[in-house]
Amino acid sequence: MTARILITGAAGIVGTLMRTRLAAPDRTLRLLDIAPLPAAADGERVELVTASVTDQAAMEEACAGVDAVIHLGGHSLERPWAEILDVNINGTHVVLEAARRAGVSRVVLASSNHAVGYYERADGEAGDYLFPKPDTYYGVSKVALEALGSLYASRYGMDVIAVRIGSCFEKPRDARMLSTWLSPDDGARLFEACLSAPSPGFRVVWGVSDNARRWFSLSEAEALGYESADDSEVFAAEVLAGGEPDPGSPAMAYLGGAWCTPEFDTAV
Ligand code: 15L
Repeated sequence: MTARILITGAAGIVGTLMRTRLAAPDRTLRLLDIAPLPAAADGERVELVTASVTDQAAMEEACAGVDAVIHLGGHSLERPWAEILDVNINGTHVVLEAARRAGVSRVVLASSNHAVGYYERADGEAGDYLFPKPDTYYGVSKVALEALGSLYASRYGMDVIAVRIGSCFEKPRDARMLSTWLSPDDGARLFEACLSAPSPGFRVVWGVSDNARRWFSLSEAEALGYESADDSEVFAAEVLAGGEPDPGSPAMAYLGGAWCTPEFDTAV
């Protein structure tokens, strides 16, 4: 059991979903965000830190004494390049460097399907370690995050696992998410596997539930010990009340869905 874990971006959607699910009696979660975090509940073993992932000194302090870092911090949607560069790319470097300096040997990084969003669905199930094909600046930042993780694993012998998360929400929100959904409970199972797998070195795994309509491989995640227990199909009738989706629509044709359409072009 990993005793003390730093979670960056803990006030975000995934961070909030993981806060209760990664809690354990013999574990302390150090939750970090620039946004306000709900106060500790009675008996909840958490430490709350207000800091930016771009602040090297604050991140080193936050890494002191932890056994592992789960780095979820950063913009979770497309933004102008300068913001992506600062928060997502530089922020990931700051976090990895802080972990290294603090002697934290295991870091789990939140990557995304958008690192490979421009692959077409017609190419079949998306395998592990797909070569990058980002669909946005955000996707580029996740490619950079994976590259930085690889560098820190190779150069400093750290264990770094990048999770290409599909869509981690309470429930799938649209037809595409029936394929890309990572249930919150499966997300916690996957993070636990990433925290406990013996000497994984550098890995890139898909973060997805075993959905009947799944687009992404489970192989590398399962090799770490992950076992999905959920399937989005239980929500299919509700999600598809308006009918089955057009497989040729951009939302269904690319792994990254609508992120591959002109609406997501924020080039400035
Ligand atoms: C992501 O990486 C985003 O952070 C999230 O907001 C979702 O849009 C998700 O991907 C997705 O592709 O569904």
